[in-house]
Amino acid sequence: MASNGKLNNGNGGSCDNTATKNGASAVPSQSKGSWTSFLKSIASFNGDLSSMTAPPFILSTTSLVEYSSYWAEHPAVFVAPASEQDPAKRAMLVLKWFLSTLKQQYSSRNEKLGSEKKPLNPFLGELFLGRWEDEAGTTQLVSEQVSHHPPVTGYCIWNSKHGIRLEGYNAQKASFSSTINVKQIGHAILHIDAFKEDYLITLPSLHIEGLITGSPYVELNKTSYIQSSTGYTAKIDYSGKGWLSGKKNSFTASLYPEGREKEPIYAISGQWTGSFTICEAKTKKVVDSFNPDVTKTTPLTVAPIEQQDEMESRRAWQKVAQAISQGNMDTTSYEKTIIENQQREMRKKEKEEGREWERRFFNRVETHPVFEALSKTIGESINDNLTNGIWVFDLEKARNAQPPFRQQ
Ligand code: HC3
Repeated sequence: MASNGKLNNGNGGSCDNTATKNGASAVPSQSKGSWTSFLKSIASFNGDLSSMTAPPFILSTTSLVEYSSYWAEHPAVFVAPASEQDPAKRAMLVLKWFLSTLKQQYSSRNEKLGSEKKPLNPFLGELFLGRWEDEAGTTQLVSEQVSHHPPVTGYCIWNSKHGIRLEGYNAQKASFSSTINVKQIGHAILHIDAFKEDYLITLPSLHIEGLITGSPYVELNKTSYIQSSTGYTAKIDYSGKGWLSGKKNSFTASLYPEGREKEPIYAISGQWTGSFTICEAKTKKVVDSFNPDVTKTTPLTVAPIEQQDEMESRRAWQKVAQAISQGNMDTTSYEKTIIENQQREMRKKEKEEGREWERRFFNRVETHPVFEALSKTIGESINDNLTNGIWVFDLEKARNAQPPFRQQ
């Protein structure tokens, strides 16, 4: 959207257009009117993505609480740093794993469904539980909606055999300037038991491309970091249509000893949707690579819907998802209203009883020593006012967690 509040379609048109000079519209003919109204409405929306009302054809049947699984769809790449003895190489393997997740995180839905759809907005306490079983052993996932206003998702992914654990939480803050721009609030921390080390991972900003033609997709921008407790910093610079390659989804990344950006040890550049090679910065020698077409993802195993708890995402949203798939908007909003009303009732009861919804796997804490120790170098702040607190995974709660997960 240009500064005048109009969506930028590159040919000076306003948001009344759903086709550009360059691209045909992907909006079904019967939805053109609602897409145009949607484009107009986003010019003035309040930054809360969950409150955005989108036309039926762009609605996803998947809840945002499921997105945490994108962090470990290649479990072997996720656990690899735990077996590396050299701290610099270990930091490089963490960077490699992080870069390998980007395609899954930000373009897999687009590749599968033809565009980025609007996810279901998780309710407080919604859970997504699963595991990956493959040559890396068992890698487990717990994802929980720890806040509804604002929407915040907490997650923990761990592999006990390799002694590696990722935990984090995130929220999004959106704004408008030419298009939807999203700042991710929150962070992830990777912990490796054998070396007692931590990596603070910041989350990239993104924006939505392809709105005018009705086929939205994500482009990453700005910079994100990985700061290790062993004194290495990884810096990743994102650019759509990169200044080096002219290709979309471009990035450059380097790993350097903390505070010595001009003395990189490893350098990487490429497209986060494609393959990339990792070079020793001094010698330019290729030391490692990643190719998403060769490194297949491991499917996440989730309990069959009928065996899931009612707080588990796919079971809870089953009827809504069915109605969306059938294009039945009356049933979609009827079923959504049932969930919303249940939630309202629960909040009312909690208020009357002077208690707060108890998160099943996470706790709200006052301070986060690991974040505090690692964040200064990379200039990251905790922004707990935008995430309804600081959230940490509670192993004890996880050990004792038994369905039913719903509180009375
Ligand atoms: C902005 C986004 C919701 C948030 C998604 C996040 C940031 C969630 C955490 C994951 O780890 C990474 C991730 C990937 C994609 C992000 C989504 C892209 C689009 C979606 C908007 C709410 C939808 C906008 C609606 C429309 C119709 C323009 O697609």
